[in-house]
Amino acid sequence: MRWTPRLLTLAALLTFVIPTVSTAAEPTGGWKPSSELGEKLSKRSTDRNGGRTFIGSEQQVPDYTLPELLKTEDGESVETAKAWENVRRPEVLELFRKHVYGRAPVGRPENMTFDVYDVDRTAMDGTATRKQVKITFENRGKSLSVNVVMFVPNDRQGPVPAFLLICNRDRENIDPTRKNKVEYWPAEEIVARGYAAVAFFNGEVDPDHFDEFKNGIHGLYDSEKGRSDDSWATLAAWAWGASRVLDYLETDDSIDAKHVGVVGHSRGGKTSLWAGASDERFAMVVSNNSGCGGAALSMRQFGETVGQINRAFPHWFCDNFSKYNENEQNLPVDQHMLIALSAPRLVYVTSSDEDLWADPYGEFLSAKHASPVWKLFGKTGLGAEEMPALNEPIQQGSIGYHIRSGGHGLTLYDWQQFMNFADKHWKK
Ligand code: GTR
Repeated sequence: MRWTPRLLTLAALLTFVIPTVSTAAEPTGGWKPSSELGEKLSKRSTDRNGGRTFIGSEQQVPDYTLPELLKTEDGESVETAKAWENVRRPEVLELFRKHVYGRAPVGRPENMTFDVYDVDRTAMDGTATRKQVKITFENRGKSLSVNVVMFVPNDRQGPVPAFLLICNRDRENIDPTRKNKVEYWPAEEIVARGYAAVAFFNGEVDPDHFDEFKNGIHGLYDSEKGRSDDSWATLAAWAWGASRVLDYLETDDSIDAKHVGVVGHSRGGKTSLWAGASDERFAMVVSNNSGCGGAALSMRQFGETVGQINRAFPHWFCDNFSKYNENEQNLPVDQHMLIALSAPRLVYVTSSDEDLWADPYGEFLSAKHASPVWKLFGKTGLGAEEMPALNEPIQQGSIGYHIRSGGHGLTLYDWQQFMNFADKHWKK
């Protein structure tokens, strides 16, 4: 066939308009999952998976058609950044509110106070200033406080960019005394690289168990008329908490609040993606090993599924999300659209080699399929078509990605990549 100009235009049009349909195929490029681990995964107990076995190999992944990222509900193609921002982005955000994470109270609450109750300029052998801030919310005669721990480099000219960690592990992981130092929050390394290390414990915003939304922040702000199918659940509450910490950071003149990256691991990584989607003040969004309900495509059903996660963690997502248990193909969104909501800002997604439960290839594909939105802004999203090799980060575009050796976890290696990525984009 000869490629006449008319044929070329037609081909270009088709690639723009045709939805992303996928059929099972091994990841091409570098990393491939271990078949042994995949087999183990497919033998995992199925009691919360709607009677299905888990998918642990590409051959078992069903064909699926991703919802269209760049087509409005009226069927119009989205071809400009303006059309994305004014029409499509609000539509996609609304779909995630309604069907996945639920609706949180909008904006800064009234009756929120910041109490900086600890300032130590001699922390970390004099290299950092430690601050602790108590954020207190009051509503309907109830109150709730969230503690923020932060270390700001002393060697700085002016305000510094910051990484804000949503800590979903025990509080000692963000130890203000630094007796307990862990890779999960390498505050010393973060400070040495010129960034402020900021963290809060998610459980102070909302408890990580099903309590019928009686306690935590829901107890203060849920409608007295009762909850509905799209009321905010716990991931949305944690994301809302991250935004309130950012409210404080905006008032702290040692922090460059225009350059704050929100970081989360696993359930925290699902939360950081939603925080970045719902609050455009976050300049960078880092989602580490976030899997189902985070960066991984739900429609692949690889590893943890929508039904499984809703049954195991009934408080994470809004009630509407359970309509998609064993019914992923009818989801009006998939997770590439969640990543796209952070465009044209910086996003970093990670996977780890042994964490097949979180579907590394599905996390990569989300980042890849989100990329066309960055293109509308004249930017490169992921800038890669194929899965990279192990420990070979992709960082040339506005979406960074790596797959690290080892299992589920947030490690020093991961943090080093986030900081390399930030250096590249923020210290130009
Ligand atoms: C797993 C869960 C994941 C992930 C993880 C975590 O058990 O299935 O969705 O969120 O926990 O947060 O550690």
